[in-house]
Amino acid sequence: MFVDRAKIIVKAGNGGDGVVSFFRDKFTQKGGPDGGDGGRGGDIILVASQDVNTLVDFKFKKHFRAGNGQNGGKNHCSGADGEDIIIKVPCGCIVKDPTNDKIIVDMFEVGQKFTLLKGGNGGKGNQNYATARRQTPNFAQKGMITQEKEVVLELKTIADVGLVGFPNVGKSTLLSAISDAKPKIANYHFTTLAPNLGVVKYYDSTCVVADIPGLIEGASEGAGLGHEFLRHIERTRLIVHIVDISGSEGRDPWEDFELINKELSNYSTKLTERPQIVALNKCDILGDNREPIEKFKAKVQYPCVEISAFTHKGIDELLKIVFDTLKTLPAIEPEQAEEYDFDRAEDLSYTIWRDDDGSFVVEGTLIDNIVRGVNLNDYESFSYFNKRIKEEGIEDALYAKGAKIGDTIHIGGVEFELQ
Ligand SMILES: Nc1nc2c(ncn2[C@@H]2O[C@H](COP(=O)(O)OP(=O)(O)OP(=O)(O)O)[C@@H](O)[C@H]2O)c(=O)[nH]1
Ligand SMILES: [Mg+2]
Repeated sequence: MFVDRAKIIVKAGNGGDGVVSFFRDKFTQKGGPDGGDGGRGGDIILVASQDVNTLVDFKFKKHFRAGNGQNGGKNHCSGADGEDIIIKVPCGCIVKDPTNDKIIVDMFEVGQKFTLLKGGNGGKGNQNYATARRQTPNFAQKGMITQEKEVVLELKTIADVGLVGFPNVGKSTLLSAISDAKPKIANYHFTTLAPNLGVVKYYDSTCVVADIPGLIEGASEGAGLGHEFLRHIERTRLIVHIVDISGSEGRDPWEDFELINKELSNYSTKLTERPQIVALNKCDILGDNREPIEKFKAKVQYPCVEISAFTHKGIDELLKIVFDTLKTLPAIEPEQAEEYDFDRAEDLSYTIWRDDDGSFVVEGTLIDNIVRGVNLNDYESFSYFNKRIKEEGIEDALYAKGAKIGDTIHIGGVEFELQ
């Protein structure tokens, strides 16, 4: 089973809570505050790895949760940080936010690392809140609670060369002849069900070649293995179009060639502009009969090489043209992620709405995080809360929404009058 699209659910670890505690021992009745800080929650980290080349693992394991930070302790003890989770994805895996289809990151290069979600900060223990005027701070900050999120992983193969053509024309046979890859080869259609990658060496150069599953008429509308696989041609620099010039299956090689080109252009005009080299395969079957080759060559507008993937005839000439052409082509660029901070996008949001009874309700992840940080029964803690509401511009936003002094406000389960 080839899987090139998957949805996973990820959650960074919560921050541990800070602690309220006061130093005590035989000689000290009323010591200073010594409540330690909570530990940081673990991150969710993506790594592009060569060890994986499909997203099939994510069909079975969809949930990834990093460890929570531990709460602080007495005696200034900080809680331990939560454990990070590292998720290995194949190179060429594009990560998207399903809520708006924005690209979060393109995991393009081997070894590329990306922190998808940051663990929540640990809360501060009361050791942090002692001041000259406030010597017994009776409150501590709670750890930050992180949100669970969904992301879509989409694999878009990255290769220098894409082998394209009808089923059974010998794409996989060619890949096995020129690289160390060992794709399945058989005399029936759709033997190849997933792109195979092979590294091809030519003197001191190398390139990556992708054997794409066979295309048929209507592929751009989803026929056969459909556009799922056309997608994998998009990130190649050069197309090697393989034609069965022997017509061993009774089709006309030129019609095959035109039909595949039509499917490529129906899928995307970008593919029409992609340079092509045509490999006329299965020449061995033709023997001395050169007629089909000459007929084809008279019409074709691309460089054309006669080969037999079976006997290896013409392979060296094909590789020479491929490597010479690649030298003239620009490198493949990663897909541009927009300026988009997936992790923060939600954490700093809040909305204000008016309830039926005329009171104002303020809700959102920002509010949750502020409220968690304070002990609302404690006067000093409540003033700190008020300060944050002002600093974050929530008070101004309330006035902008028409709230007046004396109106009832609900923020994170707390009810108070606007003053
Ligand atoms: N005589 C001859 N047979 C070949 C040649 N190349 C491939 N074949 C045969 O053609 C059949 C199909 O080869 P594959 O390499 O599996 O074809 P494919 O294009 O990868 O096919 P799909 O994966 O189904 O799209 C196999 O039986 C091969 O042995 C060739 O140059 N000469
Ligand atoms: Mg094949």
